[in-house]
Amino acid sequence: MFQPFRAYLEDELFHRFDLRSRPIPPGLESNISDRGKNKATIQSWCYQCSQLRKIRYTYIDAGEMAQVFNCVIYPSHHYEIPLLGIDFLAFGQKKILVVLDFQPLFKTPAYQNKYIEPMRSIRDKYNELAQNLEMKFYDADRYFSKYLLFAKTDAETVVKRLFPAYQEYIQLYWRTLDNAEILQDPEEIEKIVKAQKDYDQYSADRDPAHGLFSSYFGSQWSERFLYEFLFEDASPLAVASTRR
Ligand code: BLA
Repeated sequence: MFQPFRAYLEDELFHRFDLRSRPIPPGLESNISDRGKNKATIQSWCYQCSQLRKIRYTYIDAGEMAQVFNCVIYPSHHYEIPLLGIDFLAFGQKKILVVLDFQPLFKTPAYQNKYIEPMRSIRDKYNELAQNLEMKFYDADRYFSKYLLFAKTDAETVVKRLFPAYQEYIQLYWRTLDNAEILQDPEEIEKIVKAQKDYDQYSADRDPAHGLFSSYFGSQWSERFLYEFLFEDASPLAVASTRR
């Protein structure tokens, strides 16, 4: 269901940036589950370039049971711009959840005006994809913007509405990056390092996907995938293995 989204992103990345592979820890690049009816494959890709220090995306294909496309782009620490976050999930044709956002590092009005307000005109065109759903795992006020796309939707809307919205957000993200100031002040850079690291910790601690990964690939593999690849700058919680 989301393969065209992955292909679009990949094409954009390869044409716009001088990408180098960024290593994925051994054993985490892909996996195949054959647990009875839970047949699933997971595959991940990771790149870097001078402007973007970590570009990672993952596709889970469990046929009709589940299709997931998840991506985070972390800009270089010289840019204060938001992270690009994508989480598209389809569990059969019935349950489709899509989230797309420029994930802000800071909450000041100046930051908001500079990096989030430009999303507004796109967001307003795609009202049906911005449903103000309640968040159960995350705090909507941390690392999410007020113009995120967040919707429970159907396959037709994914093709007809989400795909064009996705392209517009990605194009805006490239413009944001093109226009971003390259920061040189070590103190400013240090603030960005910390904010991106906090994002990893926050996200790893709350990630709602652990159960999904565990059901297919086991909890040990899932824990490694979460802390060694997806959110590698996070430290595992002491209670991680017992928390769920
Ligand atoms: C929700 N994301 C979810 C859920 C799952 C995932 C299983 C719960 C769906 C449900 O309600 O049943 C899946 N999360 C993943 C996967 C990965 C992951 C597969 O990290 C990694 C491969 N999540 C993100 C990013 C964003 C994001 C980058 O990883 C930002 C756009 C958002 N996911 C997001 C939000 C929800 C969600 C806002 C709803 C959670 C809530 O209700 O609090």
